[in-house]
Amino acid sequence: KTRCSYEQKLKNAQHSVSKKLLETALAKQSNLIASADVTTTQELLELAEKVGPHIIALKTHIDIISDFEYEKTIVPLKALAAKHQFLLMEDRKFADIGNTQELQFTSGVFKITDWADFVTSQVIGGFESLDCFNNVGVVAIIGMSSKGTLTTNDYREEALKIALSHPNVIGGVSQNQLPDEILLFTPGVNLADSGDGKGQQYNTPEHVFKNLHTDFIIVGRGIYKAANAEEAAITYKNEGWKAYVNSLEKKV
Ligand code: UP6
Repeated sequence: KTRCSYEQKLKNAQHSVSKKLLETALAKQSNLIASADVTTTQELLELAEKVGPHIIALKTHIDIISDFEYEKTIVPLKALAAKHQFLLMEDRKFADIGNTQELQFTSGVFKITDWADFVTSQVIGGFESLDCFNNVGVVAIIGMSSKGTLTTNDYREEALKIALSHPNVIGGVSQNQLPDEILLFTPGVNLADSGDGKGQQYNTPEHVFKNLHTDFIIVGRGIYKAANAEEAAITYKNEGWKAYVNSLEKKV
């Protein structure tokens, strides 16, 4: 089966965040999401400034920032997102009952609801646990990239049913193909390494576009640990786009 193009997905997109992501991908000729797994505000903002022009979204784990302050961290980050035209993806991986997720999403120091364009969430809490995310897009965790993950075939099948039926869900994180109706986000992408010695398992951009028909690649250490983060982002952007174009032609 041939993969679905970004143009086709855009035509069928229902959610404003899906549309924005696909429009940005086409405009920038990029399917790259940089994972900013850095621990200070300065590193986060410097990385966003460098890689911003080349990515469609910056993925954060905002709770690893040691000196987080809404005014000093989020306000400038939002300005960089507007300047370089990328979205903010908070990789919170919510995993609780709806009421608790709602509190984690809206309260505390991070106030994710105020700035994230989309968030990741486990679907282990069931369909209604995702209701609170109705002002953002949700990327459901369907399958994980790490060795020994419990996201077995059966789990993924049930998780996918929730993802496909919930109006807040725009896509899934997975290491397997997903139906054309939702966007596929694939982490565990690295051109140099096959693992990190802590359970992470890596594939190349070529592999994930050809075999998984992924839509967007998520790259962390391949970019922010590189000697030149901007050059690395350009490399992953170009490799990702080339792999996407090739995957349009090849039948799997
Ligand atoms: N991530 C995975 N695998 C998953 C889900 N999420 O690696 O199944 C996230 C990690 C990290 C990023 O939390 O932020 O994607 C991958 O980073 P890396 O490229 O440095 O391994």
